[in-house]
Amino acid sequence: MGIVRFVHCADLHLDTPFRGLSQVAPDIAKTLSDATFTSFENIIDLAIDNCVDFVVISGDVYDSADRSLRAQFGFRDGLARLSAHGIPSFVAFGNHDPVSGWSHSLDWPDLAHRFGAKEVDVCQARRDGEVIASVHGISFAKEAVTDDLSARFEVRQGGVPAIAVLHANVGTNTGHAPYSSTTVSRLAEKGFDYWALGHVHRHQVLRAGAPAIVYSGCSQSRHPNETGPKGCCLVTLSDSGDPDVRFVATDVVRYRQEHVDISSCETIDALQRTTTGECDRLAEEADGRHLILRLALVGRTSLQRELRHGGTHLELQDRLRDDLLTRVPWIWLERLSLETRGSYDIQSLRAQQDFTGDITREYTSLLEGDADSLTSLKAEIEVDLRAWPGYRLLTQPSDDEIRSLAQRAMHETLDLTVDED
Ligand SMILES: [Mn+2]
Repeated sequence: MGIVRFVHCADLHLDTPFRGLSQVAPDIAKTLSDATFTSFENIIDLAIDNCVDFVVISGDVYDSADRSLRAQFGFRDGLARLSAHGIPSFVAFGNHDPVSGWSHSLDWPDLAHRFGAKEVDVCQARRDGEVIASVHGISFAKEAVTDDLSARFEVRQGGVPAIAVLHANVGTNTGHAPYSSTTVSRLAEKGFDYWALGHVHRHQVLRAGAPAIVYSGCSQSRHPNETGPKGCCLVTLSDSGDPDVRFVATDVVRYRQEHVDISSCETIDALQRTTTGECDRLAEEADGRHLILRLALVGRTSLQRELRHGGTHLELQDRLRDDLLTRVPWIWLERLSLETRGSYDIQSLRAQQDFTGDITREYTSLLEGDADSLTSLKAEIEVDLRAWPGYRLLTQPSDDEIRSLAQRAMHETLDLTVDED
């Protein structure tokens, strides 16, 4: 075979509503509402700039089976740009956009092929009239496809690379709905050169070669749990070795969830400097993209009581949020959570002859492995739990689990009782 080069993308989720954001500042609402479209345009630009032979799209083009007109225009216009540059596109639909969903009556470009749901279509990709690859694909007929659609794929023509385009859950525990479930070994024995998969939103190379089995991941994160870079794959197939699969980030807004250790901060101002410093570092890593951050403050801190006082922590969140929003590109501090602990001198608390001293002695003797206090604590927990109707369904916690809960309880209690002044 000669060299064949194509773009593989999936899970564009055009016109997604961006769930999971508790509040969104008006300034960023428009960027968010355009983000899936802009990322798709970035993919089209990448394909055109690299003069690829074709583009494959492996399902969940649309976020909803009721395709919005805006989403359909955006998608059609992108494929039309490819077509105008002589680049064919091959599109399969997935569980979010099965062919049974609502569609508007648009004119689709000649070079855009949309796979049907009845059988695996086999298309020929050409360059200068010569067939350079066969591209096979099938779409979901309805949302919940429980058959293994990969079983229907077969290579019918030798001599050119064969590419399979499919929306499917490969393997177990992918964190995604078990639609069109299959396995790497079943895909591997089918004789294809490359499986272009959609469905799992994290980019993953499940197998590097003979065949390559790849999830491109989604092109733009759409909620805080989809963290890190998102984009598409630029793939080159050649005679020499495994396919070259290059991930290219095309996202516009990136999500991160990070911890900030504030144990060295002695004032609220220092805390603010440390936190914004960390945000600026994350912004640099995002390489010119907007950022949506969930930050958790961690570490032992002398500011614990202050942070727990009244609405301090939420006021701090608002202050940081307003400051970060002025950055270009903007940073949206979506959530600032408090996972800090007080910085206590446990030995001196133990020596105190008061309520705090009693509590500290109780907890520390348990944590230091006093078998009697562990046994009596377990007996007390047992009495309470037995009164609960779900008792017989419980798995008994291990001694280590009880100690770890006790440690947490000790710190939460001390946060409430110790006066650090
Ligand atoms: Mn998806």
